[in-house]
Amino acid sequence: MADGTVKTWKDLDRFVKEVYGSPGKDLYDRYVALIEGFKEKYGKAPEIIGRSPGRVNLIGEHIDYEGYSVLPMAIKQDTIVAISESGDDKVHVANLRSGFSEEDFDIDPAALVADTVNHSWVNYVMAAYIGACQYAGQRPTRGLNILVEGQVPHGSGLSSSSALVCASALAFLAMSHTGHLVGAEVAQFTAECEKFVGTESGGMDQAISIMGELGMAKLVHFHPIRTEDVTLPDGAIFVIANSLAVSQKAVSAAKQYNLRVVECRLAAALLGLRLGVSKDKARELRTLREVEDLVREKWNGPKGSVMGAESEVVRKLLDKKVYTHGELEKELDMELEDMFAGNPSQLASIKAAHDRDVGGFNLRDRAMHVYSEAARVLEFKAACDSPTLTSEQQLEELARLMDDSHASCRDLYNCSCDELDELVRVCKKAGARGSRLTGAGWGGCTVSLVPQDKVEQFIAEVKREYYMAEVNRKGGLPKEEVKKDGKKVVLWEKDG
Ligand code: NG1
Ligand code: MG
Repeated sequence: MADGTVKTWKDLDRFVKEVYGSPGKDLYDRYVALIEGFKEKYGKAPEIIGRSPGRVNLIGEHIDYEGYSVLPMAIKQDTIVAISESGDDKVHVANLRSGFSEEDFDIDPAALVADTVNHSWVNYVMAAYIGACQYAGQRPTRGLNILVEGQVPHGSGLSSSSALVCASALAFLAMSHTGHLVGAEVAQFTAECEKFVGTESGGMDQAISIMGELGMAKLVHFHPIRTEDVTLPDGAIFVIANSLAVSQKAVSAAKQYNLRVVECRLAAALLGLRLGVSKDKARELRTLREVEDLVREKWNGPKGSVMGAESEVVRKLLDKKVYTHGELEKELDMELEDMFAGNPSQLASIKAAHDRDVGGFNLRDRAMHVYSEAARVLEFKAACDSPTLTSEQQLEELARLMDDSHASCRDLYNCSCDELDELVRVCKKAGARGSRLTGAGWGGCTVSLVPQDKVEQFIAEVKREYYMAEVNRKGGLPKEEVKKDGKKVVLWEKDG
């Protein structure tokens, strides 16, 4: 959370260099465009600009909301939010890019509700506003003018949503003179407040967006949020490639993302029951991480930890792959609609599954994924830290873990899609040692570990094999850009 007072264009130049680690005329120009756009729209310069980046998750998918540590890094692509006081009592929100609605909302945070059916991008700004008012313990007495500029491609699994929430929250806090900000606290409240938009997310994206550092991956722990630095081995270049399939997470939450959160909660309840806790207690279990503690206390079957791909416990206790709505209600001795009544987003997922008559919940595979993925994250960190492995051996281990992670996301968690699987295949063929989907999945990006000396060749081949094939299929040419983030990330995105 770098901060600085910018009074002149020269200050701005220095600030941009400091934040992004490399002089970039395009970056400087972007701030100028935001300031000029703001003046044009609202008649005066902004008082504050909040900034927060997107992220790429190297490993640890769909386990943050289960309480397990993840290993992301921030990317250079970010969202910047310019703000100043307005003359009235509304918060006015606009976007510098075209194609975004312009909206107002009330300055009383208690009056705000998110329309999660007709989802709007302004919900994220609203979420940050509510969170920041709560954190600051006050709300503004005057209205605000806001202009946003975001570079993180939408629905790409690079967390454009959290970049917007975090940048907005920082801008609001600065406007309310909240004083010294503690990164972990801001990460915590932004993770909570983003749920306002209707996704039951964990805290990974907000944590790395707020607490990420240039040139450094982080192991992010939860409850409470804290991070450990991860130094990646020499020769590790992570290349992000966009599958161009847009993952509309907030829109399809009930059938995809939130449904997974629900399935994990049901798996935890069932595992709890079968470990001998009471029905009341089992229904109160929220995460698979809580079950891990129960296993330590109560499991007296064959040895072998709950973690890892060979989770003896899950295999033995969840003897069937799929459990139907009715079976679960019988075992838990409660209607699922009642069990989830306290959480509208989760309840919507239960209802959507019921309405669609999906036949049941694949609890064993979901739990297998979570425990094995949690173990892979720790192995990834251990390989990075290993004093005995050569860099070559480290890279080999990271690549294996990334490949296993993708297979688990695809086969056990069912959060991949044809485009992502095809892109992973192309990336591997083009020389990636390991490749996997990153972020929630169902579209969005892959991240590949590519040997340093093969990056150019890799990009050329992926362009030919994936993007040209896409162009032929879709009949248009995506605008491509290649950008370097510090030493480690090359982002390849389709603009807009
Ligand atoms: P995306 O959809 O990639 O921004 C989401 C969640 C994360 C995490 C990943 C899956 C939000 C804001 N982020 O990321 O917390 O659960 O999916 O690992 O919902
Ligand atoms: Mg997101």
